[in-house]
Amino acid sequence: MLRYLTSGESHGKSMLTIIDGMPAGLYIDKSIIDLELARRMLGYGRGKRMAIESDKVDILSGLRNGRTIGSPVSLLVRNVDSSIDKLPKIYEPRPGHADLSGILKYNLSDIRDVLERASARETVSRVAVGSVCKIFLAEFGITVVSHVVSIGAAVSKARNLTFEKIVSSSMKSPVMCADAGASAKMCREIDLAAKAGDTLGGVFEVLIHGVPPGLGSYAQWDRRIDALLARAVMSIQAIKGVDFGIGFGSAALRGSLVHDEIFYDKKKGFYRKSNNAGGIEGGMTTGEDIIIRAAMKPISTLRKPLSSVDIRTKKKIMAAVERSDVCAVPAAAVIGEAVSSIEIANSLIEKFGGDSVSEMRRNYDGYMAQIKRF
Ligand code: EPS
Repeated sequence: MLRYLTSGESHGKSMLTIIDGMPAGLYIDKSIIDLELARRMLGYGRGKRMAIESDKVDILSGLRNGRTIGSPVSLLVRNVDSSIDKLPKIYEPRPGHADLSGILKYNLSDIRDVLERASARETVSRVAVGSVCKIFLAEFGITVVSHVVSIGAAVSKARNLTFEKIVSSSMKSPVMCADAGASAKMCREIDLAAKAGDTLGGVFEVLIHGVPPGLGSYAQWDRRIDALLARAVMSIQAIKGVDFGIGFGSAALRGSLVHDEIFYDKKKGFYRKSNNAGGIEGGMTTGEDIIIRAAMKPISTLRKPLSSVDIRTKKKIMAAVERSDVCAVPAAAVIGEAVSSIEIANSLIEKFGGDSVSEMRRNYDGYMAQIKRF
């Protein structure tokens, strides 16, 4: 089983992560992790913090000559802004943030104690773990990409995209959107929100290609792959909804328009001509691309703040204003890729026995041959 824990405060010394259960024999190229960390920092609408940091990983344990040896892998990313002990106290909870529930729950008197850990800076760790998992998934021909579908009222019209198209066009867009017209509109929306002292959310899509059929299981509720992926994506800061394939859209349609008909070809085996299910049926992968969509709420730190209550005086006051992003949907898409990669990696390890990559490869090849013979 693959497990991991993240630790670190937004302005503490560093973000530290331990991954347990990574199979032995995986070559980990540190530059791939750094590339993913850099992708997380991009996106039109990010705040000044991203100009301060240049996130780079230090692999502290778990490798010999670049290869995993079955022991825990620890990853360290240092914060340049590590001023945590000098930062001023905060008493004005921001609506939408963890501030108020956090101080009540932990019996704290300074909101900074809450926001330091609740901050989306924690996702540095998850992207680091996710990029190790991406390297692992590549061994089995699995690729994970994402693109931004909407920001505020600006919606991408790009449909039925190939993986290559998503990667190439979203790389050119400052908001990781595959529709150039919508991309320009999204940037305008962000400019307008910034000018008004406001923030914006949006929707992103993660696509996973090359997944074998049968990951996850219908046999027990907590083994369903859609449930595992939804939990992982939902746990990203500010995510408010997750669906698969046509998701919520399927509720308004008749079954005949929703379910993906089954075909067989001697060469291809079983296949579908549509993928409304988003690659998952009965809590298991079908072998088609997995399509996950997630909705992100607007960031809760507003330059023009909302009303709040001073936690000392209980009198009305405006919410705290911290340095923050106007929009972080493109970053959330990269984080969505990371957490999805972790879940798929874990399911792969569960199905194919996870002590070494070579053992897994034998089991994987045997299973794929079995499906071919079926
Ligand atoms: C973030 C770091 C933070 C914020 C943002 C994401 O840095 P700072 O608080 O120093 O500006 O930019 O965090 C939040 C949106 C949040 O709600 O805390 C990062 O590294 O992604």
